[in-house]
Amino acid sequence: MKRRNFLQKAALGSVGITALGSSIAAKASTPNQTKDRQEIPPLNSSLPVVIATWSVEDATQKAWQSLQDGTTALEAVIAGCGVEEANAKGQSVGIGGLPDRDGRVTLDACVMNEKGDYGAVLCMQNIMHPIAVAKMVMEDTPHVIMAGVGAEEFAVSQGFKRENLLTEQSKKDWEIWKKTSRYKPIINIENHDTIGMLAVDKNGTISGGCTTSGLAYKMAGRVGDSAIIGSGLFVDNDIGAATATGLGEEVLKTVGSYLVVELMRQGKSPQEACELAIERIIEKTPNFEDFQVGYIAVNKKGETGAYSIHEGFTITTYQNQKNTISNSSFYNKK
Ligand code: SD4
Repeated sequence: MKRRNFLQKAALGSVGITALGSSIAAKASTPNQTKDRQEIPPLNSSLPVVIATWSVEDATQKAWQSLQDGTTALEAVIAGCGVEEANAKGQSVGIGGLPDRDGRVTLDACVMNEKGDYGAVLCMQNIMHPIAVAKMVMEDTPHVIMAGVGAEEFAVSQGFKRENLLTEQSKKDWEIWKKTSRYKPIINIENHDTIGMLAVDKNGTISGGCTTSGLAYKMAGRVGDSAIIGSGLFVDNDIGAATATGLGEEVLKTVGSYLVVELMRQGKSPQEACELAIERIIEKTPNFEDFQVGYIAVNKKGETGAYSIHEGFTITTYQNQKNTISNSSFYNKK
């Protein structure tokens, strides 16, 4: 199933969840029928582990292989996310990303390592691998965020090639969209496929990355959560890590990934923490029916969790030598 079609009424199921105190948990524990996908193994605590938003087996495979080859968790994440950034068919990351409403493909990405170091690029054009540039911002500049033309020039100075990221298909889709130009600052449920990836190596060292072209047909200059520390991504090597996909505005307002990690710090499992962070959005946002947000999380032991507002969020987990696509459980059972 294509990621972009994730809210189609396919027979997606819910994750098995152990008893939780929240009302969300009560809803989430009603099992749905799952035909062709496995459910997330509830508390699998084996290391190493790579977990990513959406059905991105090639990306998690690459990250896993990278860990097997002895790279750091951060390098594994960059290699894994790079697979999707280079995939011209994926329309929300790297080359092929859907443009803003003026036809420009603008990319946001960030990384965090086990030391709590962070680097990000915002609204950068013409560079296929923003996640790798984000790492360089982190390691090779005195700054943590670079944006726009400055980020692009920095990337070129580091040896990245400028290239046109607007593929024929994405251009065609944009031209069709232009006929109506209906722009709503809420996420169209089919508009998100941001790749957030978390890796924990065999020693429990944690890193993460998040890369996106953001909302399709967004206003020029719009930046979402994906590259913002604490929102689209947060890593605390003592605790765990979380990353987000969905309507960035809502993730930003609740500082979602930081919230998930802080909940794990307070003793919640990754699954409970993702559920409570989604609950926070639902409590604060009466129109939650109109948009999607999904979180994934991992803790230092390699236990994972995932939760979204609506049906259709998938995650890929490479653990115990196996690459598995699963359905996230979700709040809105309707
Ligand atoms: C954003 N969170 O820019 C991103 C969108 C997304 O898949 O998740 N796209 O708001």
